[in-house]
Amino acid sequence: MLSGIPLFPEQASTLAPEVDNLYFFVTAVTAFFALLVVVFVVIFAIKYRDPTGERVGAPITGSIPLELGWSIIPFFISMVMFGWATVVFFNIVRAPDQTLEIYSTGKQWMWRFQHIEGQSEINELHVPIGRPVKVIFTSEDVLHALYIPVFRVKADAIPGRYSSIWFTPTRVGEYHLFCAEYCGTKHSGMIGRVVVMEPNDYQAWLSGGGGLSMQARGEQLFQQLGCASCHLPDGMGRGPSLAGKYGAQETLANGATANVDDTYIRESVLTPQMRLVAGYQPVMPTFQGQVNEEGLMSLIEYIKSLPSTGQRAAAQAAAPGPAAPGGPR
Ligand code: HEC
Ligand SMILES: [Cu+2]
Repeated sequence: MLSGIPLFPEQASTLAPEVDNLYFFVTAVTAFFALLVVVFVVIFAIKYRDPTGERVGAPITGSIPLELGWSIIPFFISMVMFGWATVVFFNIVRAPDQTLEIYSTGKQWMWRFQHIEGQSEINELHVPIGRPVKVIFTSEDVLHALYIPVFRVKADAIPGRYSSIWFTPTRVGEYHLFCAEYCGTKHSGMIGRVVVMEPNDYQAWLSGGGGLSMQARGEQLFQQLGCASCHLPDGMGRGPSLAGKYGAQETLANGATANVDDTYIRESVLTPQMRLVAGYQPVMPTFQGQVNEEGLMSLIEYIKSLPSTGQRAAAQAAAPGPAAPGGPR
């Protein structure tokens, strides 16, 4: 539909038509009223022109119906825009439950993408068609923004925080990927490409080299950094058991609660004293400087993979067979 208009990037995700339709609606409404005003200005200028300069206009005393009309009609039109935009906004920010997760870090001046299975790539992102993909990312230095125009997604990469974008590619091909936040002298060169592949090609690409999976690398770090010595799976160590913690609610020493998500785990490792878990001593050392962004992401991926003993038993009961992969060993 848009291929004839070079102003618009292709639509290559399920979100793209949603964003464009809203955009066209808002543009059409604004253009309609702008034209209406211009047309009447011209018509009245001609109709009521006064070459003598002596006519005096009738005094205007106001009209309740008119005032109500031009307040209420625009109100409803803007509520339609608001409601519609809210739906689109939620679709953009809320990823579906089952996504293919890919981690990424931005730094001056490149994007690095890390697939869970182990493959990593720089300024290139390979994704399968027809499957929701979630890219979770942060920045190692300054603000960046990950922007993929054909998918109509963009989000800031903020040092010390995780952002994410999600999309379901609908078209095989190669597309641009940009940094959309001025980040230094070579910002304009911080570009790359997204390669959307057929699922089989994607699987083949994934298995071509890559090394350890993020989970395995996270487990290695968990041992090397000594996390394992305090965080025993049975909870008998100096720190709480992390099994099944991901996604749970934690009660903190100050009485507040916190969701155990990516950011929470990241902060637990870098600034453990900031949010103490209720019932534990503040003995966890900071690992600032000992683990980089990718290491943190691997640790998170490992902790995510630890099912609680209860969940594990339930999973085994539901599907008899080998133990759930990635369980506490
Ligand atoms: C010296 C023992 C010790 C070591 C080593 C240690 N921790 Fe901890 N950890 C604790 C204690 C005690 C707590 C609870 C108090 C707190 O929040 O700091 C904790 C809390 C946590 C939490 C929050 C858990 C929850 O239930 O909310 C996470 C996540 C965590 N640690 C991860 C790690 C990781 C990853 C490492 C290794 C990089 C690590 N810890 C190393 C002792 C340790
Ligand atoms: Cu930039």
